[in-house]
Amino acid sequence: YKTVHIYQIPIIIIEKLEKYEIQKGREKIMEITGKTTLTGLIGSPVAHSISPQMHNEAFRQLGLDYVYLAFDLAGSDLGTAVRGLRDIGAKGFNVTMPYKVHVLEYMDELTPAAKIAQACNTVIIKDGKLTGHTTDGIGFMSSVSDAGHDIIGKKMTVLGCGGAATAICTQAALDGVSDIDIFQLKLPEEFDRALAFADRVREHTSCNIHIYDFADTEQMRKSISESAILTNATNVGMAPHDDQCPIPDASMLLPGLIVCDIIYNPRKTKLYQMAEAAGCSVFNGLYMLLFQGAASFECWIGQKMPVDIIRQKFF
Ligand code: SKM
Repeated sequence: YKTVHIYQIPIIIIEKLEKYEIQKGREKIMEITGKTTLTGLIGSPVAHSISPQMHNEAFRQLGLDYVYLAFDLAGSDLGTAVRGLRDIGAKGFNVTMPYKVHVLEYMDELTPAAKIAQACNTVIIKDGKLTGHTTDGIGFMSSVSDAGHDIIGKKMTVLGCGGAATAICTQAALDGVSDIDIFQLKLPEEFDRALAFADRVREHTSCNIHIYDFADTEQMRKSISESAILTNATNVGMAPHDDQCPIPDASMLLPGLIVCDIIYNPRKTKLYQMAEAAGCSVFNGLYMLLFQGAASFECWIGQKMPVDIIRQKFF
């Protein structure tokens, strides 16, 4: 290695600054200052998340003095963390598993979507007040349009009625999807929760929504045949169980059907491959993640995320 003498240090710094300046000329550099505003993500785990890269790149592209950090709350008290973020002046934050439902009790207000879904992935902080919102469904609906489809006024079949499904169905119903058939395993608590969710959707939208037993494959076949889009919102097919498929056979998939498997690990699940082979138009949940982030960004910042740049860099 090369010995660096004390007198060389200023030269090294100047060289680094020169490089920085050259880079600065090419693209904007993000600098943390005394005025930098905090946004971020709470959940557990969070280390795998690409949200920090996504949002920080967007801030950098737009020259905004904001930063987005991920906080793993394992072993922490959720209420303390939420109040802490508010008290230190954060602009807002995303909430991921396993806190999307639990966080509701710390909100001062909920948006209509968060009220129907009874879940929140985006907290907006304004004048010390916390508003809980959900952008996961917006992300889904944007990814449908992004894939070149229009499902407004049409029917959708959804597999599963967990957190992802309720966010998707809420936004679909609010946006004007006319009918939604949801298939949920008949586990007592989960099924009752699904029925209560359907009641909330009916109360707040004009969508025709029905919950069916996942085991009722004849109804599933009928629902899919009447639908413009089939969405898998279960985790069946997700790695490491990527040999599994949420539907019993490919004969349920007719050419022309749109199929979205919100799983993106693997990029092409068994259902995805089956649908592709059947001549369906297929896409996964990767861009749902991009567009939910873009919607959260807009809630906090009031500007559009440069999604094309972010998509190119990280997706
Ligand atoms: O709802 C999103 C959340 O906003 C961010 C996220 C992530 O960074 O992994 C995942 C989803 O839960």
